[in-house]
Amino acid sequence: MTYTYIALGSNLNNPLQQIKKAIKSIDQISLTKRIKTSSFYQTKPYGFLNQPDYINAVVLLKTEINVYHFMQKIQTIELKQGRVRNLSNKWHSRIIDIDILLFGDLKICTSYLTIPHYDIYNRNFFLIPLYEITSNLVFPDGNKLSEILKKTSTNDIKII
Ligand code: PH2
Ligand code: MG
Ligand code: MG
Repeated sequence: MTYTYIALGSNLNNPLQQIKKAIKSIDQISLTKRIKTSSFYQTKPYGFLNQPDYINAVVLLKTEINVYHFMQKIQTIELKQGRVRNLSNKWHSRIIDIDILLFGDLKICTSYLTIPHYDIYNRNFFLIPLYEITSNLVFPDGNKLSEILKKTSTNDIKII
């Protein structure tokens, strides 16, 4: 059994509805149970700035399935919701993005999958909802979320 933190993001086609729909689909994943859900946050685009604001959230799940199987499940949910995936739109608007932030204390770095999320320490829309759910979280490298947050901007993010 593994605890996993999943981030959701959307900035197209009624983002709040997209996030809620994705959470409903996540609730249907076999051998998986949702334990906690953060607030929904409105956030300014990060990376490529010329795109609409995002809605972001984080959920904590408990799952019996392995990380590769889990990854397939969330990719299927993204595709079913109309996500178009190609290399040139990595930073651009999306209907739904579901990212694994943490999967137990697993560390993997392959071309297919990087866990913890490669940019987790730089994105306040990951760190702030994570803190809301688990304020005493410790990352697999031993860093404390509360310490990382001291260096994190709280600008451009608000609970809706
Ligand atoms: N996701 C990105 C790029 N930029 N900005 C915000 N505010 N929220 C996101 O979820 C996001 C982003 C690529 O995954
Ligand atoms: Mg992403
Ligand atoms: Mg993604």
